[in-house]
Amino acid sequence: MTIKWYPGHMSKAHEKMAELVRRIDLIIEVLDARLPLSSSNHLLAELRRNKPWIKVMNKNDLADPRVTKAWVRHFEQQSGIRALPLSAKQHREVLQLPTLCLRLAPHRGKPGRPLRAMVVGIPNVGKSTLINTLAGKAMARVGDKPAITTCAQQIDLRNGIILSDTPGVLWPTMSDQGAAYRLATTGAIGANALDYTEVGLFAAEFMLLRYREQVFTRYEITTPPESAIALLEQIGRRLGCVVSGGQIDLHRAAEAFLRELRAGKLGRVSLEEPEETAVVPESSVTENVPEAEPQ
Ligand SMILES: Nc1nc2c(ncn2[C@@H]2O[C@H](COP(=O)(O)OP(=O)(O)O)[C@@H](O)[C@H]2O)c(=O)[nH]1
Ligand SMILES: [Mg+2]
Repeated sequence: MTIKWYPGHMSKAHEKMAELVRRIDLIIEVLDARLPLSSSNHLLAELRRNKPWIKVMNKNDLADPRVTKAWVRHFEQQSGIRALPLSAKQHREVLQLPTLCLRLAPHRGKPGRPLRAMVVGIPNVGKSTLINTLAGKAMARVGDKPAITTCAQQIDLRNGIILSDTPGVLWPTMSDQGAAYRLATTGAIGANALDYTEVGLFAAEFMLLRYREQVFTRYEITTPPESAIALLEQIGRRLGCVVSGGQIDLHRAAEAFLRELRAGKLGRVSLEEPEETAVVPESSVTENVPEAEPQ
């Protein structure tokens, strides 16, 4: 499978972002909690200029809590980096973000010295959703009192924090084919860039390896299939993706399966783990991971 990507205008965007980073106090990077590595862009580390960096692990409602904890621990080993798993649609969870911002830049967030933050991330990770949840009330109030927002490029959250109003869009790094398939599994890469059947087979294989019970339960599978294709056929039969003659329409089966997986119908699933925990058997990981609750 060739995943088409259009990096033509990327360098321009990165230049602009480097410029923006200079003027802000803190970076809010939005990641997909199900694939915190593949949904990031390594360039951000270069653009960062030592600014405090919050990795918002969004869509945490869809990610495996055990794996998310391992990622938080992994990220927070790096200096100046904090990881915050949340669901951007949940106002209460999002409220943790301004608190963390103010803690990371204690010299800011005071009258006359606002904390300036920028939201960045790859397409579809939930940047707009997060900004809307953060700004919802503030935006409404800005409408009542236009003088509050002095610059059209910014959103005054009215808690000492000013956000740049357009999120910085980065492209995923896609260091290998695996990363591309994982991005495609979550739908981060658009449908025109991929072959559904191949992505469906990749996801089926992954689920067989890592979340066997969840997939068997969802599709009431009692005879374990011997291959990803056999699993996708069984799923296709369950979901009624059958063509005349009783054959399974694998393309439709893959589409339906991916739709269910993305919607969380197979339970909470993470597609990648930090390296050091990925090689450890599951049982010992659960015992060894300390409670690293988000702030
Ligand atoms: N399940 C879930 N879906 C989310 C969450 N945040 C955003 N989404 C969905 O992800 C999709 C992309 O969100 P959007 O804010 O447009 O992403 P952006 O491209 O980064 O601005 C939309 O369908 C959102 O409803 C979340 O925390 N959980
Ligand atoms: Mg957006």
